[in-house]
Amino acid sequence: MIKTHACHKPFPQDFIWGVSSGSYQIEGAATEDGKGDSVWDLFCKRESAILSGQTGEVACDHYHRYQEDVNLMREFGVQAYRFSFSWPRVMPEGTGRVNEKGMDFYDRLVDSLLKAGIEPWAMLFHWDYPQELYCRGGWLNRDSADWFADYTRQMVERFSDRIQYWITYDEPSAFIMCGHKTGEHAPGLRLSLPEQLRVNHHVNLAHGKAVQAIRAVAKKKPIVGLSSYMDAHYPLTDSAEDKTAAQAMNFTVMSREGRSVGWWLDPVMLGQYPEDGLQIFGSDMPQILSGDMATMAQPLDFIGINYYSARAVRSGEHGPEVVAELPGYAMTTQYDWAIAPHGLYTILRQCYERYKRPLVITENGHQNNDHVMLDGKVHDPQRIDYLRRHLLAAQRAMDDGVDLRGYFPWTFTDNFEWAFGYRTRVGMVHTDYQTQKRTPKDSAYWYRKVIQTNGAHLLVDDYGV
Ligand code: IFM
Repeated sequence: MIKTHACHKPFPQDFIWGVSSGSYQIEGAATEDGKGDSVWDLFCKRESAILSGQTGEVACDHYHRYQEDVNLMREFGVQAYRFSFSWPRVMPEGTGRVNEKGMDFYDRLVDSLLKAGIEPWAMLFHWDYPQELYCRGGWLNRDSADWFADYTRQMVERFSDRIQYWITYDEPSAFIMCGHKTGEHAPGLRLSLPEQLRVNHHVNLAHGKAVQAIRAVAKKKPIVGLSSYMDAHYPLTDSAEDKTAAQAMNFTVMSREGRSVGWWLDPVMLGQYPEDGLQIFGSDMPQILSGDMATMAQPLDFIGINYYSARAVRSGEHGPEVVAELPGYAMTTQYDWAIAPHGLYTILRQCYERYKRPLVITENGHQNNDHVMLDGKVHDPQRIDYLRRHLLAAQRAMDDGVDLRGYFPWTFTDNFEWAFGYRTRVGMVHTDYQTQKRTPKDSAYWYRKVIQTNGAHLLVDDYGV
């Protein structure tokens, strides 16, 4: 039995219990109602790009079934929903012309969320980049920052009478490194280091310009943040040396191949690229024009932490050492990601100390191979345990003074998990992709109790029926 820290302070009364999703992963309707292509629509057609040649063409058919999904969220007590707009659905060419039918879909979704008492948290970009803009150079083109800001302005003008929470993008580390370095994700590029860094710079600028646009045109006072993936490390022991080593791994660029949490966040939070990264990348860095750093570092209301896993680090003879190999018996998810709640605790503390902004966990979830069992239910005790351990770790960070405002597990319905297709299931609601039947898993019932008790249920050993 794990130590549940019964002495935890309760979650604050206004703590937000949400769920999160991404447009391409659930919507489907890839060619419907005037939607333009995204880079993912084309990437999925490449041979061997996606496991079993699957695509997001239909996904969870959320475009048509959003009302059923919202009803389920309400039934399970969800208070807030982080979803993303599909940029090519609302602006098929990425700039200029607006597709009214696409906008209408989000009108319906937002209205239905509000009617259900669920606060919409709108993300502007979750990787489904308009193909037309990719053909104009995509993120390699410095104009991409203005394209993103223009699109943002359109969305904020249209929806900010009802939406207050805005998130610019999801995990630049993922869409830059997997999409533009290793080629495992759309648009499938393997760029040189200088090009990767140029893409990175433009994405940072795009974020800053989008925040300016949100603040300039929002009707309701906006609450603005971003969602960043935590490639996190935690100290192997409680020794001061190991703690320093973990801190160094999290915030130092160690090689030309790697990055760090600090590399992604410092420019947009502190207005500077970390010195260690600048040293390592040297003349491969793009030209930084006067004003760029100030543009990207717009004050934010919160940082969204996307956390899944972490590696242990110890202090070694020549500096921090990652404890590389997981013993065969270590706890892992189906992606073979180590289950490491202490990593969440560590990164929440370190990010809060470094950036001094409120934090929200905007993703955290467990990949598994769940199925509907003979009793007609989906029993997923591993997921419950994963979520429970991470929430307890988050609560511990709050006890230590971290200003954590909310928790949005990834994800509500099982969905299209990018290169893994539909094989891996991360939702609290099972999706039958043949019939589109939704079956809430035990974890959904468990999460409802957590929400209803504002976290007190975390202290109960309840792994479902
Ligand atoms: O599915 C992704 C999501 O789109 C971004 N964060 C990680 C998830 C992995 O399950």
